[in-house]
Amino acid sequence: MRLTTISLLVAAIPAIGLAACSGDKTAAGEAAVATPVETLRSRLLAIDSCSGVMFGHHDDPVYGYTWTGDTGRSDVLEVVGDYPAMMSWDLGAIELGRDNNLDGVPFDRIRAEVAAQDARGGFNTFSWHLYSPVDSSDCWTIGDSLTVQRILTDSVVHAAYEHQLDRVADFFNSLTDADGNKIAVIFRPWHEHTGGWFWWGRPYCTPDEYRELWLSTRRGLEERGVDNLLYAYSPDRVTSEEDYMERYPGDDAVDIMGIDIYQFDDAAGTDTYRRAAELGLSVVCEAAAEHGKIAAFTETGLEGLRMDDWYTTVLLPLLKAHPVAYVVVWRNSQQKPGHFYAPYPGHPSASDFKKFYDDSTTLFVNNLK
Ligand code: BMA
Repeated sequence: MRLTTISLLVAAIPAIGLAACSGDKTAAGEAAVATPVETLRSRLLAIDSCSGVMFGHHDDPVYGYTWTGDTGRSDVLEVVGDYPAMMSWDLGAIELGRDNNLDGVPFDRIRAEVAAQDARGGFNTFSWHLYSPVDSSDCWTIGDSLTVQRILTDSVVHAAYEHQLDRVADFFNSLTDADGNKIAVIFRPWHEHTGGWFWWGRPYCTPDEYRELWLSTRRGLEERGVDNLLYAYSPDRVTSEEDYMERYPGDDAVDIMGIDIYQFDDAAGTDTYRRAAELGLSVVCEAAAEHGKIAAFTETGLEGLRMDDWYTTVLLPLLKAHPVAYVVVWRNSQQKPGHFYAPYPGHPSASDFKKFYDDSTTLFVNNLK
């Protein structure tokens, strides 16, 4: 039913929009000759130009509110009968040579799930909560407020960072499908840099240092043969387009313009969140149109979902007003009680999430087939 609705909705827009909105992968036309990353870009651009928004969930198929490590499960799947269109992952701890990421997810499992999602016709995006190349402290510990500067100028720290990039590059280069072709994914490094909670945040480096950090990361990965990434820029909440662009690394270094904005304070925080998201998403959509980029709501959510109708009364209207290519909500953690963002079977907002799923605006993986 929804596919028909989506097809009708996009019937009036150019053929490429019709292709992605109706989920016809082959109708991306040039897919037969394009590289994986070019195909990824054209599919995302097509979705961005239609009124549908793909739903994404962090760590969706590897653990849920009451389970961990099972295969073939997903809280989202168990509530609506469909997987998210976008799977979100984190690389944190790969730079230390560990087998599991900072939240305990084995990288081998992530690799397999990326391939499974790709085979379904879905998408994958990666953030990187990396440990410091100065002293291996985690990204929230601001032990050294000059870490970014040291990565750029101190030869010992720079070498340590280069070693971190080796491991990241090995991982991205290892993402292949059943035919051995590389799988293209989104990489969203150095996120939420307008805040002060990560050591790469605004208080701890200049705009030029931030840009140079970004450029050297992209250059470093490319030098290591990583050619399967689209790079997403994702500040936390901003006050204006100028603010959003303050540390923008440049059109040659960014493919997706996104923003991370969460709702805090349960229902009492709704108005504040709506205002911040209205502003942030307007800025993102305008900037993406000006710069010819894909627009995305790279992270959002209400921790603990203590509003039974948050998805249809708060998030959905924002997505209808600002139809970005995709929206990602964060993980359903068991390690941190109450730290979940998608409903699970039996949660009071499960029926509301089903309505969100049934709405013609939202795209899940079956809509991409
Ligand atoms: C944060 C929290 C952390 C987690 C990190 C990376 O927002 O969920 O517990 O380690 O993301 O996934």
